[in-house]
Amino acid sequence: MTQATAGVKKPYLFYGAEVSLYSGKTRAYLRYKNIPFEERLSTLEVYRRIIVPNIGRRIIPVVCTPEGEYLQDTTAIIDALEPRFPQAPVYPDTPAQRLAALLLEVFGDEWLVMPAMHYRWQRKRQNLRFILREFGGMLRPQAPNWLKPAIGALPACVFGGIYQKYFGIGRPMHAAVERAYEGFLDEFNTHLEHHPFLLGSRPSIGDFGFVGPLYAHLYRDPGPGKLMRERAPNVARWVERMQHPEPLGGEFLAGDQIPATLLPILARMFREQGPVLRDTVRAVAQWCADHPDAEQLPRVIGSHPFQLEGSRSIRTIQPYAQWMFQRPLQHYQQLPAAERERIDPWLRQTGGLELLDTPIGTPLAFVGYRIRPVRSGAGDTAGRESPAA
Ligand SMILES: N[C@@H](CCC(=O)N[C@@H](CS)C(=O)NCC(=O)O)C(=O)O
Repeated sequence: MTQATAGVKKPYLFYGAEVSLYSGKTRAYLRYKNIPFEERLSTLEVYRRIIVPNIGRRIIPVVCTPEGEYLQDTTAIIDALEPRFPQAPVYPDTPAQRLAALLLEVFGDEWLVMPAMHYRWQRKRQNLRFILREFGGMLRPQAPNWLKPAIGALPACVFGGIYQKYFGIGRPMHAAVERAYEGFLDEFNTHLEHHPFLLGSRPSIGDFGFVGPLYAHLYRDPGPGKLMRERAPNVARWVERMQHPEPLGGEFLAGDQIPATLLPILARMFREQGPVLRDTVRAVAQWCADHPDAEQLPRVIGSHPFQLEGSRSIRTIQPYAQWMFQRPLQHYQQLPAAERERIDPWLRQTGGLELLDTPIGTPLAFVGYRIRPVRSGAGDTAGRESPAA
């Protein structure tokens, strides 16, 4: 009997869909950790009967534990499951690798989502028919095939309609998004010539962050899927490995090593996403000072300028991104000076040293499926380290 089956009678229920970005992250994790689970499609009925009553909004993925506890948010799901399934932790326990893994999760979750949305909705000729059918099949799997595209049209309008403004990647930014993504693909493809995953032969939390955008949209949608397979075949093979992993297999590189081939990807993150993250931390502190009684933050608290590949635009400020960014920040800032001295050279080399010293004005916690401010004296759960610490 494996650790995953010992003592667990009922399986975990995983509500999600192949077409959904964050479902791909959770599914890959559940499979790698050999967690007994059943996948349930997030149909209209499931949203109405299960997701909205338990989570309070229409969002996937959702995991229901055998004890009947509902978990939402991929990072919260993983953090809840790691202590229950401690074999082959996805959080490295050495300082530098742990930092890199936490940073790259933020890059995957909160930055690669941009090319994912862009290529899904801007390659309509190759993708649209497929996507409409997929959305329709998710919401009403019993509907006849000819009707599915019509059923999928409404969510397609919602998702395909709002993201350009949300991320600030309308038409003037299209070329920049594509240049940045192609550059990333080349860098990751080169890395994968040397290592099966980001930090060795075991996937880390960073790999799970990457596989969300890189599976459902950028591998599986026909247009970007072709681009990935042709331009970055190692990345396509890595997606396949992530989706069908050897459960609990592999090791992180010995000696807390950060492979040299990861440095260009970290440099890209610090260059592109770093200023947005830093400004989000500033804006969150300001918003909380202006709303001293607020118990939770809205999804968006205004907008701010950003740059990508030399092009400028305006995107929404998303407090959730601060919550994700706090994880590597707090890990780094709590390290003993001697450890930081060991890590600082590669941070300096990749342009991330200053970013990692960002003070967190108002820490945020993720409680009750909502992002909430942790005001001084309120008992800090935001500083909670990931469970594999
Ligand atoms: N940060 C969340 C993001 C989840 C998310 O955005 N899910 C998408 C589908 S991939 C969704 O349901 N979006 C609807 C919404 O956000 O209102 C997580 O990690 O679970």
